[in-house]
Amino acid sequence: MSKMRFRWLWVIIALEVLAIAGLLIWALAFREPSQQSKEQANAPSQNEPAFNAPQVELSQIATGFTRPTAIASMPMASDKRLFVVEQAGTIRIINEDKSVDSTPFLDIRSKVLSGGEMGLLGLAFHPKVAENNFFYVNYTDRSSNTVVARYTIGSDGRADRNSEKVLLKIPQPYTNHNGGQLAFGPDGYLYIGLGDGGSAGDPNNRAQNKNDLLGKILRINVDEGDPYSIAAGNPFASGGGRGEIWVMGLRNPWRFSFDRQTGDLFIADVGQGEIEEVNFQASTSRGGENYGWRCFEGTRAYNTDGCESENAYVKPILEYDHSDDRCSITGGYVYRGSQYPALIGRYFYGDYCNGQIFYAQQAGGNWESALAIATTIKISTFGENSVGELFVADYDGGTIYQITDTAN
Ligand SMILES: [Ca+2]
Repeated sequence: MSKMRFRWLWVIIALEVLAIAGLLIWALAFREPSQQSKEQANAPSQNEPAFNAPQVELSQIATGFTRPTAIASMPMASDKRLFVVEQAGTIRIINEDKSVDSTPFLDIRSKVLSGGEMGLLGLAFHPKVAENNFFYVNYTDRSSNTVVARYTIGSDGRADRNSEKVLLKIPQPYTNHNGGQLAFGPDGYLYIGLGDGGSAGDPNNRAQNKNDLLGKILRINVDEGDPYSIAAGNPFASGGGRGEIWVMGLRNPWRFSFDRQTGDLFIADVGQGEIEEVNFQASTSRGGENYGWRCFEGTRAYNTDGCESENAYVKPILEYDHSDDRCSITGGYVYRGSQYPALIGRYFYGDYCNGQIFYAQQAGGNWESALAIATTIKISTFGENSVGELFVADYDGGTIYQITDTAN
């Protein structure tokens, strides 16, 4: 074929393409919208489903527990059991059908000093528990130390009570502010919440002391070292303070949690006498944040003796005062379940004393919080099951409830 015929072929193809494009533009610009597309225009977009305002209610799951302090679950989505920690030193299982096993999963009452803010306070399963059978507890021992220990699940599916391996034993100068939360982060490291040691006003200024583990959240690697190693990249991993420290300046971070979707960290810090607060750490953080206590209680100066300028401290995203008989914040979780779509993305937390449960959302860069439900329970802890449904414990009534939304 000659070059000339090739050129003509290309010209014809180009003209046809132009004609088709022109027809399409005309059709899109001048056609009457069809009935279907009119309906689509009026309907809410699929990315922003319209829900009724949530009607948050508590639905009883199981009762008969004695002073529940924590609720934990397995990392495997297929295992929807709840593990309820009782302060005196037992862990009991609620099965998916809501039945409660009569035999405890763990019983270490003989090791635990319980009462006030002491006792068995925290539980976290290893992310690979299905392979290694490891889980971790935080308790007050008979000499008032905080102990973080590993246990192994035996062949009968219950904890082997003789398998204890102590990771940390931290003397507590006073009986209160023991922290207690344990959680594995998205990085696979174990995070450990420790209060400032107690009394009032942090008399030994421990939360601001980089060489003291109290008043901090620690981050350790339980998969290397004996009994653990410092997590790579910790702020003082190569000096300047204790290598275990992840963040500091906390009074009593009784409950903290990771958003299971984003990896963001929410730290609820119990206040001294006036202000309860929630601190936020984005998943991109490299640690080292100083959340201010005892220089600041919430956003208010508390005792600035020896403190740096105000901008050295990270302010909370949320705070509330002690009106309406509020007294002590119990941090919860960002809802990431599937049963209640109108609750997705909301951070739940509550007050131990007056039973109010709040939920918070980020709106236009600010955090906005609202009352979700006013209850009469003593909110000691929230918990998630393995697929992100939320639960809450009544410390006095010994009951575990699921958080539900009856409006959607
Ligand atoms: Ca603070």
